[in-house]
Amino acid sequence: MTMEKKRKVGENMGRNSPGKNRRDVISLVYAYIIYLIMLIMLIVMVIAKWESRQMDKNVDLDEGEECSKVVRKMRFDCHPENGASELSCIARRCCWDPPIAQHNEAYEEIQVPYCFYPQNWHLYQYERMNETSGEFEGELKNIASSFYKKDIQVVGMRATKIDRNILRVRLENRDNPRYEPIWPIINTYRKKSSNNDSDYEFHVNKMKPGFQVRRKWKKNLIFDSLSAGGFIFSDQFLQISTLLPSHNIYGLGEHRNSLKLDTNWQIFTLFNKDQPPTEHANLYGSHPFYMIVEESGACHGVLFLNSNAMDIILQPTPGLTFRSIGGIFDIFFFLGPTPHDVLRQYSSIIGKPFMPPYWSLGFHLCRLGYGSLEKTRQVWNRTRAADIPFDTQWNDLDYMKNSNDFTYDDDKFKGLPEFVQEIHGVGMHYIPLIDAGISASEGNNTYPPYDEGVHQDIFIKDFYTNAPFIGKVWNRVSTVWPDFTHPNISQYWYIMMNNMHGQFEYDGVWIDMNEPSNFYNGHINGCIQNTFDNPPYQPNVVGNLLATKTLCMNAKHFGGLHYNVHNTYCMGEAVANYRAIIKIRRRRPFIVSRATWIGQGHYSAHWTGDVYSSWHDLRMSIPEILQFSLFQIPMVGADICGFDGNTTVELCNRWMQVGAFYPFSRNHNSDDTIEQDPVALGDLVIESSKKALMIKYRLLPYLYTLFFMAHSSGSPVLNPLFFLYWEDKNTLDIDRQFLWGKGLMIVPVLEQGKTEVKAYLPKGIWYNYYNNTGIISTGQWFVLEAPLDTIPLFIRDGIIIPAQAPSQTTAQSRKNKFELIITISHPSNENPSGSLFWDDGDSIDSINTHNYLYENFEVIDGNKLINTWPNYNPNIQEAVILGQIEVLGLARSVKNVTVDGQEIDTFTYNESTKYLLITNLHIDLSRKFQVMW
Ligand code: MIG
Repeated sequence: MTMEKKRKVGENMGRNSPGKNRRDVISLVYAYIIYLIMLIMLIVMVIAKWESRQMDKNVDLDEGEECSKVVRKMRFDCHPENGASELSCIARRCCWDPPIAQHNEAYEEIQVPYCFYPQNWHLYQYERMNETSGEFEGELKNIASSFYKKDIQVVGMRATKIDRNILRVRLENRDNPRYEPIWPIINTYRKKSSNNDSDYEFHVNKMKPGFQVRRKWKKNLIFDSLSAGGFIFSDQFLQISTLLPSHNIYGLGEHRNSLKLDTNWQIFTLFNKDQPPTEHANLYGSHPFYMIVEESGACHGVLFLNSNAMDIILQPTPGLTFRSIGGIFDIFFFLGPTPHDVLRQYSSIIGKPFMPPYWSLGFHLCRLGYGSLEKTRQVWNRTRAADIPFDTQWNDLDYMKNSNDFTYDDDKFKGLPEFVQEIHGVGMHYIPLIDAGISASEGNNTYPPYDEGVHQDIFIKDFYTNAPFIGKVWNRVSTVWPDFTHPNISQYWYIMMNNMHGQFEYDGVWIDMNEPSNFYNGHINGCIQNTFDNPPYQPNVVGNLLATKTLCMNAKHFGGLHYNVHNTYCMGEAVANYRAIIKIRRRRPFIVSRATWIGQGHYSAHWTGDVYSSWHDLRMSIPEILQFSLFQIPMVGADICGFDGNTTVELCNRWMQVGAFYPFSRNHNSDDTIEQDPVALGDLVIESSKKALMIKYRLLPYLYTLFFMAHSSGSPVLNPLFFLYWEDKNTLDIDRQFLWGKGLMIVPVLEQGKTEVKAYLPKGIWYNYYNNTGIISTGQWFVLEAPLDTIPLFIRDGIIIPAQAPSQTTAQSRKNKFELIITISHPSNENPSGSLFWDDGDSIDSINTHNYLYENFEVIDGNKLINTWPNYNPNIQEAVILGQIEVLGLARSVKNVTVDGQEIDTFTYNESTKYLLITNLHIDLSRKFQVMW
């Protein structure tokens, strides 16, 4: 066979070149090939040279000099793809300076670039520019091609003042509109009144593209892309780099890392992914927003509103690069100057967090694989029997019939509707899981969610066939996905959710797998090669392909290709659920979503996904949660005691303690692990859970008031220390402790075998929650005792915290009398103050219809407590009665106490602990009152 073939080849060749032997022919062919290769190389080099000449003409580039001027940390990567060579680098008109040693560590992972932009490198030139009273409008023409093809020829650049401290800068395609995300719904109100006044200056330079934003105060640079390589704006590659005013940068989630980000050549990839929290990986959500504490002490925030997969690179310059593969540049600057100012300004653009129902602030219990109603009921019962505060029972997907949405297993979960009624009967709530995908193989007319979806044409479509895009998740055979950009989706989703509510009256919705996640990489056999699944540049996503564990990038939504829409999929689902729940329950929606997008806090809460039952994961849960304070998703928690892997008594003990102070406190567990509800783990965990959760329940009026403030102004619920004490540089790195509002400091134990914990207490007095004694700090570290059953807690000086005696459910605790915890400020130049928001805790419109109580409390002259603006709508039937007041840190001995002038005798004062306790009060908080001591 082989011989024959060879002979045939030989014969053919022989025929073409008569008179020569076989070997001659072969070497001739080789020579010819080599010649061709050399010719091609020559052509490439000539083109490269020609292109760089073109560039020279425009910018007068002296290559050697322009390159040597760029010091190492000023290098911005000109060749982010693998396989840079001198040839490919020079073809981009960039500087080439490869590492000397082959295995130089500094060049591993993301490296100091050795193909980098020379000074003055740019692809655009101004055609026109217009500056009018602090705003800017201009046009830039493409003058040289980027490596990435299809450069946008005419770029429109516009800087618009939205408010005196909010600036928006857009770069778009002048000739054709490009994709822009439909969420969040951006609030572009413009304050007409505020004339020319603004806190910033916007600068451009006629000679180079790009721009600078400066804070007027001290002229500090906030953003400077002029000194960092201009920008690239091609069809599938958008890049802009900037110098940063400091290394103190936070945000850019969802990621697992220290709260303050590392600027030493780090890459942060944003592309929603079903990826258990791990360092250096893109996780479930995307939030291209960061906050910086400048060296001057002022703070600012930046939003890069772009929904395509992207890499954000931090380098020690300090500098940052946004590198996306679609859309436009739409950048918002929030000038602060305090961290809370930045967050409030951010919320005014992307939307403020939803107001959670009161019950959702209580304790939640869940696991995958209870496997039956009986088991669910057993855990529900034993938790209540142990007197652990507890509000909401959950079921994971095992409650479903064949893992299909909107069904329940009437065998293993027979009696679920009655069980839910029973839960309601004791004032508790029930939440089931809903997966994003819908089963596509249930047979004709047996599964309405599929049939209706096909009928209404609301599933995401395959690019080639226009039929629903098919993958597989939990359903037995195959899965399709609702298109949440479709105009009919709200109605479809409402009908499905309503049918389910007709079966069992769930109270909230847990939306999972909404990155969206898929067990296949695209279809069962992948994705057909196309420019969206195989873009010229692929961000550094986990997995080989963008489609890894999700849909093909060319799948079609009503609102655009999956390539563009992917990161916002979860937002659409949250919106559809939010609307559906309002219609179905006529109560405040409570939706918990795994994937998140910019502004999603307006509709949903978030949990941090599949964390592992390990001390490391416990410890990392703090920065994971705190980053969502930046993203305006305050209702957040991690799976208490860990999801995957077996927990231990000690780990779960410490996790229940800190988990009680997550805003969203849910113990949740995987199906192949030991039981970890508190009772399953024995006395220590039961006692600790009770102790910590009783404190949470006691302080819920405070937490609820903080949520009202977040909902109405965008101020955070959880504060990392630097949000309040950013001028104290010690706080900038702290992410093992946090505060509720500014009043309660939580110092969890996050390490095995420890009964002590180090804590930083900012300058001032901090009162130990458990014994009322004050610690004076000059801004220093302390080693605190933390016995196994105790989580250290401190109350800040000069504050008034509203509380309420705890009970086993919030339905009960809401009926108890209120309490005030007051810390008398030292030095006494500031009056202690606080506030209370109160309503029925569950109605949709209590805030709009003013069916609530809101008031401020203040202590004047160190001995007179008053309330101001009690604003109470008498439609509320619940009494709001103050029963107890505690005053901590009160040095002056107390002889008598009066309420509205009437002397009372139900008080004690302890001189050694400086503690006053007034009990048996019956003060109506809806009216003005005065208490003196
Ligand atoms: O493929 O519903 O993060 O909380 O228990 C895993 C089963 C699907 C992932 C969620 C987890 C949930 C699990 N889900």
